[in-house]
Formats: sequence, structure tokens, C-alpha cells
Amino acid sequence: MQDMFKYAIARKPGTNFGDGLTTSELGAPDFKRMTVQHDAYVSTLEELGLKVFVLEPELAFPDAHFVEDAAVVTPDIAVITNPGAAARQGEQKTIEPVLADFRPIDHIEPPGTLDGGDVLMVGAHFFIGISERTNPEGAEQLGNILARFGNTWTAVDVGRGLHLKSGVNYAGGDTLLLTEAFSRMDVFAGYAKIVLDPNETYAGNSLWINDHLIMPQGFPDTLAKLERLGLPVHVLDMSEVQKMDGGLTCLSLRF
Ligand code: CIR
Repeated sequence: MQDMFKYAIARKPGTNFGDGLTTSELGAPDFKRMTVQHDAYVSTLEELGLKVFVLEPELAFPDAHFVEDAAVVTPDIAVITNPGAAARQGEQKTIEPVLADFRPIDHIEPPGTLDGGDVLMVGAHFFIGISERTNPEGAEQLGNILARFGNTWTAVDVGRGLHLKSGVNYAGGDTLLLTEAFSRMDVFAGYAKIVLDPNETYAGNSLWINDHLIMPQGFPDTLAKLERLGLPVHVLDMSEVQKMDGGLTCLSLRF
């Protein structure tokens, strides 16, 4: 259902990454450990066959290694977002020249706001979360751009979570990995579903790459469920990323 990915863009975390936005109460993150986790993430994408472009840190933006939020890349176009958090305004300008080498560019314009973490691509269909970061105007702008290329889209109310992809992700074939709350929504009818144990919702931010799955360490129930799908599962320690409200999808743009 999903096209295979050839490339990924990631960005090294800056020494001040702990100054980024967070709501988690997991304690202060450790830069050394974060660097080890980020390196392991990049190596895993490379082992799965992607050519990964790793950008240098942007110290002016402590959340800038969460590159997923600054753009939405499809087989046809790269849409530069208008991030919904004031502190992240400007990150998108650092990503645009990188993506311009690969795709035609379009933009989300104010008053629309949109974070890439709210956009889930499942083949030619896109789910666009309405959240604290993405407003209906931003979702509609993106939907209209995607429709120009024959894509379809539906809006999804994210409710209390940070981003849509904090709680629902593609798991290969016609399967979604999602929280109980998302699993009950009509917009996801028609997909096979792996529903997360309520104690393991962080594992909802797992990442499909070319018929492999990458998931965070420490979620045995989700690991067992994903292994039953028959795809190889790679487990990564994401402790320092989680402390800053990030996950596996946030750390790269894949296309
Ligand atoms: C933020 O709050 O914006 C960052 N600390 C975390 C962003 C995570 N990005 C994502 O889920 N796509």
C-alpha cells in the first residue's frame, strides 16, 4: 500500500536540545545518551537501505532535530509547514533548501498552522490531525495541495495528545497501530488495527520503513503484537527523545 522510501533527512540534536518544548515529567535529558540514541536511529535507517542526509544542529531551535514537523514530503511535492508552536517558528526555513533538491516546494501559509507530526500518509490517503499545533485552516491548505496530485485526505481530531502520529501510525499492508481512542473513530474503519495496551501508548509512535518496523524499547505487549505481523521489528532505546515529547517518526523526513 505504501511506496518504498529511498531517502531520509535527519538533524543532529544540539547541545541545548533539553531547552526544547516538553510536557513530560521524565526528568532532564542527557546529551551524550541522546547522541548515542540518535546515531543508532540513523544507522538503523541506513541498514534498511535509506540514504540518510544528516544536517548539523540548529542551536537557535532546540527542537530542530524533530525535522518531521517542518515539512510534509510526498512522492510529488514537499510542503513546508507553518509550525504551530511559536518557539519552533523558523525551523521550516532551515529545511526548505534541503528539500528543494528533491521535490517541487509549496507552503502552508498563515493563518494556517501545521506540524508534520500531524500528517499520516497511508499510500495515497492522508490523515491530517487537528491539534494544538495544526489548525483546521492549515489542514485544509495541505489537503488542497495534496488533492492536486490525486491524493485524498481526512481530518482527525487529535484531542489531548501532542500530534496525530503520537497515537496512530502505519504498520504495513493495510494495518494501523493505534490507541484505543483512535481505534474507535470512523475515519479509521476499513483498516486492520493493532490496538495499543493503555500502558504502552508511547509505542504508538512506531515507524514503518520499507516493510520493516522500528519501535521504542520497553513495550513488550506492543512488540509481541507487531511481531505477529511477520515484518522484521527493530527496537531502539528512545528514552532521551521521549523526555522531550519526541518519538521515532519525529526524528526524520522519509521519502
Ligand atoms: C515539540 O513539543 O514540538 C517537541 N519537543 C517534540 C516534537 C515531536 N514531534 C513529533 O511528534 N512529530
